[in-house]
Amino acid sequence: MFDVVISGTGLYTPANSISNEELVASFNTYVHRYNEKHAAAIEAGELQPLAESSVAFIEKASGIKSRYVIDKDGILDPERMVPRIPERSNDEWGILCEMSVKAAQEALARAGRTPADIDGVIVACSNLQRAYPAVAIEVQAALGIKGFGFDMNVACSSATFGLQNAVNAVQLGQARAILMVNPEICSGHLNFRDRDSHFIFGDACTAVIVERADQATSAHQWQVVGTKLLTEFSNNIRNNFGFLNRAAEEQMSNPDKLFVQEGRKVFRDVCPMVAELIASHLEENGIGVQQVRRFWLHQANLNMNLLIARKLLGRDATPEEAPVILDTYANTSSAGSVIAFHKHQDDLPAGSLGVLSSFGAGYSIGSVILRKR
Ligand code: CO8
Repeated sequence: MFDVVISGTGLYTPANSISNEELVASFNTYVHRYNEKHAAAIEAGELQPLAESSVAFIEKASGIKSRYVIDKDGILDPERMVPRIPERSNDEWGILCEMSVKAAQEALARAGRTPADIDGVIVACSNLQRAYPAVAIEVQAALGIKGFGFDMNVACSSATFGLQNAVNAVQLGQARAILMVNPEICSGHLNFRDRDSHFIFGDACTAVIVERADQATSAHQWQVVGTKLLTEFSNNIRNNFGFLNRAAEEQMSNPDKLFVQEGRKVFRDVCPMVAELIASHLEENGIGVQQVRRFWLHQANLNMNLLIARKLLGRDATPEEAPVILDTYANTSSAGSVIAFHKHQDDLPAGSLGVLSSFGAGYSIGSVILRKR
């Protein structure tokens, strides 16, 4: 068994950002037009009027102030409210591949590695573009990486589950190094006409290089102390989009073919599960919670992260202990905790301990304990 390090991380951030003000203005225009169009039915009590969204609510309930997206115009057009991402020919690199390559190039550079040093690619994300061939194999081809590639989806927890797979492969000597990427175009599967969730997600891509500790030369090394995963079935976050939709075509465009959730239930169920998983993982590794310098938590909701940190520490975490990126990125599904890690790691001295943790649909939870080398 080889010791394993994370030797580099990378991030691709789309050029366009949408503020809460812009998103709510578009949503409220849609609401006014809908209510005007159906005024007679609403007046007759046959239809409920739609309610406006609110910037103040969004910020208070989630901590989100803006989000990056691949296409801004399509989302903000009240007649469309769906990003416009033109289909590409099979001879062009796909958009998930393109994002992955950009994030991977930064991760490779930080790790001091080239594609020739990598033996496998894992694309781990919630929002895969197609059934096959695997996006990971396309990324392999685009970067010129030999070996193997595969895709996996564990919703928001895809990155920690992907990391465990990468760590296992390197530990066992099946690969010298693995590139794990998380290309998320969450806006493609978000219902921008749903007041309860239209503000939640954004787009981004992260990349992580995992390699043998004895071969790593990077200036940014984090030893993987341990990984721990947990899943427990729940319907509270669900998306019924899939290969069998066309076999029940009458329901193909129902709202359940996009992201839907019972946000309150998720909040209540998941926070204690995350705190328990991280606490037990640290205990199994003989590490006291107070020894942990930083928690790079999944970036879904600020209040969730505050509560999880409070449950773990018995007090409020400082922004240095539990950094926040969801204010400008919103929830980028699997990319969120890795964005926090990527942006908030260089200030810590050698020997520092940190926990990278994800949580989301499934339910699925992951914890990765890291020690700076
Ligand atoms: N504007 C104004 N008012 C609103 C709005 C709005 N936009 N939305 C809801 N309200 C109202 C409600 O109608 C309600 O009114 P009333 O009290 O009269 O009934 C009131 O505000 C309170 O509503 P909620 O109880 O729903 O509000 P919460 O305080 O619970 O906040 C949240 C809602 C922000 C959704 C919160 O519950 C939350 O963040 N929960 C956790 C969610 C979470 O982490 N989910 C994980 C999802 S990620 C995942 O794993 C899936 C990945 C797949 C990616 C797919 C990409 C698309």
